[in-house]
Amino acid sequence: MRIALVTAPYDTALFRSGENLGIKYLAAYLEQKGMQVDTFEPALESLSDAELVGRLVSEHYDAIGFSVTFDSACSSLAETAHLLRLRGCHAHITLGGHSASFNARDLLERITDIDSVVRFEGELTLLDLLSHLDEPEVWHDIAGLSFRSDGRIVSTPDRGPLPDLDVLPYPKRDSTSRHLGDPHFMMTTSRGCPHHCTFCSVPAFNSSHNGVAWRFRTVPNMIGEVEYLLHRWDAKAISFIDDEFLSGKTGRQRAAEFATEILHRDLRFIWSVECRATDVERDLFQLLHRAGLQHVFIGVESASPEILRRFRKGTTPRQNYDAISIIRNLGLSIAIGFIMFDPWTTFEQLQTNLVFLADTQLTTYKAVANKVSVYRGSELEKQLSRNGKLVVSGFMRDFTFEDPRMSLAYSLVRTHLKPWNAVDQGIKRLEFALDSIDAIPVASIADLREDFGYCLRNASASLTLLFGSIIEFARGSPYPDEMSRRRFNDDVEREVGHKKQAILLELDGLQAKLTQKKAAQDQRGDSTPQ
Ligand code: B12
Ligand code: SF4
Repeated sequence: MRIALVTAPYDTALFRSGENLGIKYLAAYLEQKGMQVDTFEPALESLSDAELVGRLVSEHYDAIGFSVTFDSACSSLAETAHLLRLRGCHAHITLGGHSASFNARDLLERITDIDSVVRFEGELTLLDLLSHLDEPEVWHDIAGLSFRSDGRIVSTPDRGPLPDLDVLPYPKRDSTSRHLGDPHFMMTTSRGCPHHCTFCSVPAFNSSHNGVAWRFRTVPNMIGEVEYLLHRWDAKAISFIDDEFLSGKTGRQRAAEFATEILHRDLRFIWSVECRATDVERDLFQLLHRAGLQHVFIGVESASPEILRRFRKGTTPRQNYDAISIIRNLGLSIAIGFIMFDPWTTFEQLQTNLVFLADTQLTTYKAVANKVSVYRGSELEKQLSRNGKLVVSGFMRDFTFEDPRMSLAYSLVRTHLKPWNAVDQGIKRLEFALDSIDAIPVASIADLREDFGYCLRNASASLTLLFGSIIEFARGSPYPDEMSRRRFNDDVEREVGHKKQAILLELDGLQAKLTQKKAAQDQRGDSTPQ
């Protein structure tokens, strides 16, 4: 049996793209069971819709599975599936992934060209389906599947979780795995999260697994994949994309064992993790840092205690401050998840957030312009639906603000500060380049690090002022007259352009110095730490 697993095309102009480990896990699993699987990542392979369809049609697959991870990919999927059918494709078309799981019924109702949807964790259900592709009567007994039968949509009961993640083969890697810039890979070592943040759909995705909230791979199994990536793929950096890498005491213990094993085996690579503020302990992170941890992403979300409570985040502003300072003091780089706007945000809360971002020097476009997304399956979706604030458009969900002035604030922030994205990106690139040098030391870069720190603080302070002026304008003028609005727009636009240009120039200068240092080092052929 020949199968194609495809990441459903999505708009990469709006978001950064990345390898889809979902289909890579499924491919490895099905191949272990004797099937032949090709994977397609249109965004990473620069495949247009027409090229993708052409390749899928000409290969005459028995089944094609689309991975629909994001709600934003649902609508474009209809076109791709229709194009396939128009070109005479008779393969069984199935869907799976985060968004497909929550939208199974809607997808089957609206896209008649697809045949089934595999809900939630995919390995066992997909194998069952493919093993009985020509026996639709058996589909009723396959747990976790949705399909059409006699003009109705049938959803069989959810399937229980895979109790032991170590039984899965490592994801099937290919050239698209190196998308993050040469040898930088993604890896995942657990599934699920035991927390219940209202805006997140991860808990609901996993609640279907009989209440097993966080399942994790053992340290030997993790080390096995790390060694495979280092030796077979020459990996130099690995991003661990687990929703919660450290989950509770067990997770922290596992992380410590993992780091100890890395040190014991002398495995050289830099890595990053995603976690919560409450996971950050100085001793543990010191150990992880010694083992190569270089970057930490923390889901901070807000600096307002009321908002953190509303989100059921289970953290306090103090814990967020402490976690950031521990990470910074260890010399690790940091990124935060931050939600500036939610349906009930007040101007006082925006101010509290702004003070926090300014204090921690973490004001970025992503932080100040982020409005909470409403995901299917999240508690937030239910709350909005209950109080009439949910706005549904196709497969996407949105909300109306309680305070109408907040709509103005949000739209001004998006319009005027969007160009600042270029600064965020420039900073990220340089930060990664500097972090990589730490692991593969090529030169002394203390002076560059210092200049970079200055540049970062300058960028954060400039954006803080710009954001502050926008929210003040929106707060004071529920209905600003055309004239004052135009004047304000012109002033902010000029100011943003000016400050952005100055920081980009600084970043370019630092990048050039770094390149020079690297070249000089390469010439000497010396790779010992200085
Ligand atoms: C890594 C990751 C990314 C990566 C790579 C994404 C990718 N191509 O898969 C990057 C960094 C690019 C990314 C970007 C974004 N992401 Co993201 N990301 C994740 C994350 C943390 C892990 C995904 C993963 O690899 N999991 C591990 C694999 C093994 O699990 P899996 O993907 O669920 O796959 C299993 C099943 O779903 C199923 N399955 C999957 N595909 C298929 C296909 C078939 C045919 C079948 C049968 C089964 C099946 O079987 C797999 C094995 O069991 C998830 C959170 C999560 N836990 O899923 C968020 C998540 C998917 N991201 C999310 C979002 C919103 C985004 C962004 C929009 C964020 C942003 N604001 O910038 C962007 C942009 C996306 C876009 N372009 O539109 C949301 C999606 C929610 C939604 N309903 O839309 C999630 C769920 C996080 C969340 N809270 O709620 N993301
Ligand atoms: S936001 Fe993070 S901590 Fe909260 S439920 Fe989602 S994955 Fe868990």
